Amino acid sequence: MGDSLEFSEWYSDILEKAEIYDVRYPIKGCGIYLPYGFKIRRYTFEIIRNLLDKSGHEEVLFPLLIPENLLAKEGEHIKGFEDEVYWVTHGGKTPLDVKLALRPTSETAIYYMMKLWVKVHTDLPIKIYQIVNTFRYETKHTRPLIRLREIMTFKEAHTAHSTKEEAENQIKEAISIYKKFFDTLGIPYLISKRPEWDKFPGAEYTVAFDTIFPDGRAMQIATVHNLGQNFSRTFEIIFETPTGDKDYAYQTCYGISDRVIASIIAIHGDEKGLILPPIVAPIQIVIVPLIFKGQEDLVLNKAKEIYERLKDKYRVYIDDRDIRPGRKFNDWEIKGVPLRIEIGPKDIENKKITLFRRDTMEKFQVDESQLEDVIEKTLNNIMENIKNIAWKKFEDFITVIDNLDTDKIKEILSQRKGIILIPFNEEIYNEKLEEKVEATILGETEYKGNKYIAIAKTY
Ligand code: PR8
Repeated sequence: MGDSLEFSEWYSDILEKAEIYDVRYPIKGCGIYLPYGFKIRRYTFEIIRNLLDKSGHEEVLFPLLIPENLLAKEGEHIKGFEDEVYWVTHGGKTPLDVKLALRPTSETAIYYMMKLWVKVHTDLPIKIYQIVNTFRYETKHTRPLIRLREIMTFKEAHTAHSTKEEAENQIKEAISIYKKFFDTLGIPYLISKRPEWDKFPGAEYTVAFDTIFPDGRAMQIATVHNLGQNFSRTFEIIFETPTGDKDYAYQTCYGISDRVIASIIAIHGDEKGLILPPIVAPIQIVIVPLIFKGQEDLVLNKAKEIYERLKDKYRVYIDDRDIRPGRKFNDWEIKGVPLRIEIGPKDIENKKITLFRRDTMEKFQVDESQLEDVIEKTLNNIMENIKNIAWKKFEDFITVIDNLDTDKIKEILSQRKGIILIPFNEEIYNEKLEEKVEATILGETEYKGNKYIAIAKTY
């Protein structure tokens, strides 16, 4: 999967064969989550939901449509998005008085309402989020789940605070939430502060999480923005301070998307197919009865008995299709089911159970009485193992060089790619650097205690 073309083919193939996402919808940049993919999506976003809920965020739901005058209110913001907005201009045959945008993101919709909700400092902080679809008319090459025109799963959080310090702390909290989220999924990341010329339109600064795909290109998987008082001034989100003065709210926002699903697939998968982190696997354990003529009942009954023992704790499925076991094995390996239980007459006789783990492709036997214990340990071990492998690959993709050697940078980026780190230096840190190295400046980052400029070829 090393080069881009190979990876691209592998990725398209896996979306189809593992029945995750169908790309054949007749609109560019739009596709369909199939049942298996939808379940991966659901379990994945359940993790972020829990993390946000536990840290005092509340889920809300805003309209998809934003009137033109609202969207255009904040100058920088609209400049950043004007080429990407889809417009609704008619209701039936009647032209609308005010054009309506399909939200590319929801700052303007949400901050219009925040003005109505915020009067005094005790109304703050507000910490809300929604998981919705957003629309961006992307002009770069679209890719399934990576660069969508309908971003089907956009988790956006928006906060408002009464002091600058509190907003700063919120940025830290958001970063720590995303760290936990990606750690839970075993997705490695580098955190960097995006350069001025690449920050979110309307933000004071942007902090981003980038991972590296198997073809060596960097992928932005999350962003955290400190909006300062830019939007609150425009939208007049004003509150009375404890001393009776008036001030504008200090705001932050942060988001992730379907790219997280793309990352789970790309980062952990191998040439045989998906390898799913157990926590998001729609089926965590598949039971395959090895049916021999005359012993069907014995094997199937045992399969059901094992299913009953496990079903309250795990997502278990018995594959009793009338096809060869080899084909079943293959199907579940493509679909990345973490653990397989094989049940045959010999094992039943010996009170043994055969287990197979997808990550290492190892088969081993356990005593029937120890099944629950071994399963729990093995699933934990699978998670640890795939996370370690992912971080090892990620680290292998990072090259630290001690000065701005453009030839060397270009050479590395044209061959194995990955992220290159050069010591931070204010003088060279500007937009021209991108032209010099013919790549993207991800931003300033700390790596093993030192400050660097991170450079990469990106998606
Ligand atoms: C915000 N406002 O909007 P952001 N397809 C798939 N994923 C995408 C795409 C796309 N076309 N474009 C962006 N993303 C802020 C924060 C509310 C929430 C993903 O920020 O424009 C990227 O991973 O940076 C990006 O980091 C994230 O959505 C948030 O988008």
